Amino acid sequence: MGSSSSSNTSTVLERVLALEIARVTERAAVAAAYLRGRGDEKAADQAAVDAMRREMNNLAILGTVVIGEGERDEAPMLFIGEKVGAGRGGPKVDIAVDPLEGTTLCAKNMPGAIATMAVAEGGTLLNAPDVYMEKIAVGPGYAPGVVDLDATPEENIRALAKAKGVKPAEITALILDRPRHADLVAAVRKAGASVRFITDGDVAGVIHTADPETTGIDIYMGVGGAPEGVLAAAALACIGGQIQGRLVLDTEEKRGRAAKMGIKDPAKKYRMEDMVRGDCVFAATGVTTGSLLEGVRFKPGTVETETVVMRAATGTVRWIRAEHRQLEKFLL
Ligand code: VTB
Repeated sequence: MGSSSSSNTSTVLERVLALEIARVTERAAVAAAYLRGRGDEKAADQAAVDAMRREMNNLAILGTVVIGEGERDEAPMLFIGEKVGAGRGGPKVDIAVDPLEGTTLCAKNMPGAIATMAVAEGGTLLNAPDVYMEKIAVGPGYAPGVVDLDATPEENIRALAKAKGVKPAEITALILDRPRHADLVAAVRKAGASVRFITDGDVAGVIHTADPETTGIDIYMGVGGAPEGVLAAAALACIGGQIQGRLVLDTEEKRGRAAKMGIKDPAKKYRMEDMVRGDCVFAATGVTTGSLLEGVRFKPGTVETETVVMRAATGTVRWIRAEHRQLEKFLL
């Protein structure tokens, strides 16, 4: 990690963006939080997208969205390929965004919705279409390849338990609660491990593997969004751990979209280092309170946010609790 294509980029990632990026996810989180519990996923997502885009365009970067809200022909804001940032001689960077990760969680005012983004050196993030991705992730401290997307769930649980020095019964796997995971869940349980379900939000889910003593989660498994996979890889690149992903390109149409983004081998297994090939900064702000972050709190005269900012090159993790008093800036 941390090899920089230019010293200019590395200086900016280090010194400026760590704080600036927090401002961007804060704005998106507050905009979405204002619409928590209204049952309107689209409105909350749109508010987060608009706020994130507005704030990002103040950054002195020449950014290209590589993971965004959709593909160019649908022409949403923050589409893949959109140029963002104020430029001003700033560095070329790749941007991955999920302005509201867990739109359903926000619309239902349930735990764990976040606003998240990553900024990386130009040309270093995987350009993935908005399709599903098979994923497997574990936290730091294990030998490379301890688990593998191509091994069976039983083999992975047994290998992880062995490496951790515990029985499979002491391993907990986090899995999105979806009918498509019925076989996976059965196999994990058959291996003796425990399954914890989440309804949404697998970026935070993957991050949970980095601190099993606190979260109780040893491994993340299953099929979720590819954009969320790249964002999760960016986070793990900062805090350590392993993630592998494979795009689910099960139709000609999806393979065509992937090919347009430069994906030559539709069956490629991506390691973390293939998804995030250089230094990056990752940030997430809580929208609704979850086990990773506190949600936005609206108080008389103040708005409070909690954000985590991480950097790959140094492994520094900063927790930023902010009290905002200039409330006009949120344009609520
Ligand atoms: C996951 C999860 C997201 O989508 O990627 C999931 O991280 C996968 O898609 O928060 P399905 O809902 O189609 O199963 C979300 O739940 C929502 O974007």
